[in-house]
Formats: sequence, C-alpha cells, structure tokens
Amino acid sequence: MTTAYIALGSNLDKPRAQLDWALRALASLKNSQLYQYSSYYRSAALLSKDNPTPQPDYLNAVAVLKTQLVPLDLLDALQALENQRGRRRDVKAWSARPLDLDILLYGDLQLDSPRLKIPHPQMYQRDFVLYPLCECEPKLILPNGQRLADLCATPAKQLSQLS
Ligand code: ROI
Repeated sequence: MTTAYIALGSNLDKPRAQLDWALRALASLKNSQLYQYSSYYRSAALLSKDNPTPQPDYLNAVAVLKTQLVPLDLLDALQALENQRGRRRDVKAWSARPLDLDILLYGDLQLDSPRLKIPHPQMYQRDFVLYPLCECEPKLILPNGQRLADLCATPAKQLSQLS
C-alpha cells in the first residue's frame, strides 16, 4: 500500500455536501483504504490572472488514502468521481467546479508526465492545501525538504477551519 494525499475542493452545488460525498466515495474506492481526512476549510477563490472572473468561495479538505492503485489508475478513479458530480472538462482551467480531486503526493514518487505531475506543482503556494494537509500529517517533510509544520506555523490568512 502506498500513502497518497488527495486534495478535495468544491465551490459549486452545495460544497459541503460535495465533500461529504467525495469522502464517502474515497472510502469505497477499490484497492484502497481511506485512512484519515481533515476538517473542511473555507477560503475565497484563488483566481488566475487570465481568468479573474469572481467565483463563489471554496471548501477544501485533504484525505489520506492507502492505496494499491498505481498513480494513473488513481487519477482515472478520481476523475471518474469528479465526472459523477457533473464536473465539466470543456471549460477553462481555474473555473468554478462542483468537485476537484487532486493527487498531492503519492509515497515519495516524483512524476512529471503530461497528464499527471506529482508532487502537485502548486501545492507549496496554497494555504487551502497546506493547512488541511498539516492537520492530517503535522510531521510531514515535503519533497522540497521543507517541514510542513513550519509552513503552517502562523494562522492562515483568509482560511477558516469549519467544525
Ligand atoms: N481557490 C480556492 N480557495 N480553493 C480551491 O480549491 C481552488 N481551486 C482552484 C482554483 C480556481 C485555482 N482556485 C481555488 O482550481
């Protein structure tokens, strides 16, 4: 079994219910065990400079999965779950979405393929990923050598942890 960290995000169609659904779906993913998950965190949408159209706030969380699925099979499984929630793939990147499931880390694998990059290239800059990850794995040393706890030492700005 390999430990994979999955980022969950939603800002459309009842985000809390979307994340609840996604965690139940991850818990029944084949050849995998849902080991742990964080609280939910609310934050304003991070927008791209190319597409600064305002979006609803996001809810985010992180799940820890022990899995026998190889990375591309795990990606296929996560995208199938996104599709089940009506995720559209014909819209611009960085658009609002009912459900986003990203592989952050997969064991200590480093992968740079057109379809999948691990570690997730933007994870280091995103408080809405780092803080829920730190809740699950406070002693984690990130692949770039940084201590996760150091990155999360001060209260996150503009990120609220929900009960
Ligand atoms: N902004 C926040 N706050 N949370 C997200 O999960 C998120 N996901 C995205 C973009 C559009 C980058 N903005 C986000 O894909």
